Amino acid sequence: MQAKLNNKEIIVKDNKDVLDINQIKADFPILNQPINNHRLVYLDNAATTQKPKSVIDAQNEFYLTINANIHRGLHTLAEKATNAYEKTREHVAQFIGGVKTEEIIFTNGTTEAINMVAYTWGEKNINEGDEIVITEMEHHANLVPWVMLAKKKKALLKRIPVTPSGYLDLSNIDKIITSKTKLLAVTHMSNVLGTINPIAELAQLAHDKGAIILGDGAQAVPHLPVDVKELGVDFYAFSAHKMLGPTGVGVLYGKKELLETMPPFNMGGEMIDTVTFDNITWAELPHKFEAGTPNIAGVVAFDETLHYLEKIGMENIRQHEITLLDYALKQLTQIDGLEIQGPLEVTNRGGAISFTDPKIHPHDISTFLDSRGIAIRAGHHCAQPLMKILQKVATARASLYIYNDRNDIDALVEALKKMRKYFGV
Ligand code: C6P
Repeated sequence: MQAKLNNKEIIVKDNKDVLDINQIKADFPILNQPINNHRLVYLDNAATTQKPKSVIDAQNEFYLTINANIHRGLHTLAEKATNAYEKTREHVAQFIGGVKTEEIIFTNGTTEAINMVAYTWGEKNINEGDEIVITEMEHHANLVPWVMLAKKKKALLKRIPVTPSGYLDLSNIDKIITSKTKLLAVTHMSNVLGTINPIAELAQLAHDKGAIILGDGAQAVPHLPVDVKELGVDFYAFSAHKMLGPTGVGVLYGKKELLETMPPFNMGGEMIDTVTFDNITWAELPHKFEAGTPNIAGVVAFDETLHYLEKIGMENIRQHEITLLDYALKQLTQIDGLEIQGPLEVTNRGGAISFTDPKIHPHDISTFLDSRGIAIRAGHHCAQPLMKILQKVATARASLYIYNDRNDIDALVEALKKMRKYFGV
């Protein structure tokens, strides 16, 4: 089977895995512990991923040998810390397609990155009567800031609907993205449906109308090769903790010409050039947007995270997930009554698999699976409007990553079958 994804051919290989999962699993010490007397089967990767030992070591090593504040001190450790922090910025710039280093702003996560755009670019550029376009499948991080901004500015918030099979419905897009549209804010991959959205096509549509586009890459960057220049996005946000990295580290990519015109987000140390009691001038990019002391150790360890992912190869990671997703969907769709949300075509989706059972509440599904060592997430997944559209109060969600294999899927499927017997359905 072949399909196009971000202009790259993806081949669905039958049965063969491109990764040596046993070798990968060995890099993740946490996976060795039993949970509730069972082997841990970690399928909550869309919430956060586990960390390889090399990333944990890199963070420890920072505290053991380098720890100092950055961009301030002139002593040896301060210089080493600054260099290590800035090395990660260069690495991130290369990792997402070779952008300028000053276009990479470190934040504490995707949520903060999107809020940064809403509170700076949005405050400056959205006016009464303007239109902001989002989609019905947005995570609250890419929804709440725009709802609030639209209310404050008396702008109109419009949304691209989702089809019953979990795709964006672009049939009326000319009526949704218009000459009044200032911003299109859209998730690259849905954390509920798994859908991979056609960001490059949407970017073209937005730009044709004079609007800009923000991509929420929280679920995409960990799982796909992402090139922001190929996608044509103006802003793009993602989190390190969903891609084997530390918590408390996120990235906002923004085109230099936009970042330069934006006011700062947080005010304080290190984001200024000159300060008097009457007047302040801002630091150069990217420092204008990085007030205060950031998560230095986390950012430094994020460099090792990127090395780890590159060693495996993002194309291979995508290929592995397609193969495993194919295996999982084939089995899950065989279980009586189980309803899978989102596209069933593996080449158009990622490994977040939301499902429901008509007779068993998702929280009970999660609790039952946990008793067998299987970690999934149940709830609204921070996408309440989408849940309403799906007519569900919640879903159970199993989400895959590089250390998952067929044994994990078999364990999930077997436990779900046992669960149905246990609950007498
Ligand atoms: N989704 C999930 O279980 P933060 O928390 O800032 O790192 O990421 C927020 C975020 C933004 N966009 C998307 C598409 C996301 O999936 C998330 C985080 C987790 O689905 C936690 S709610």
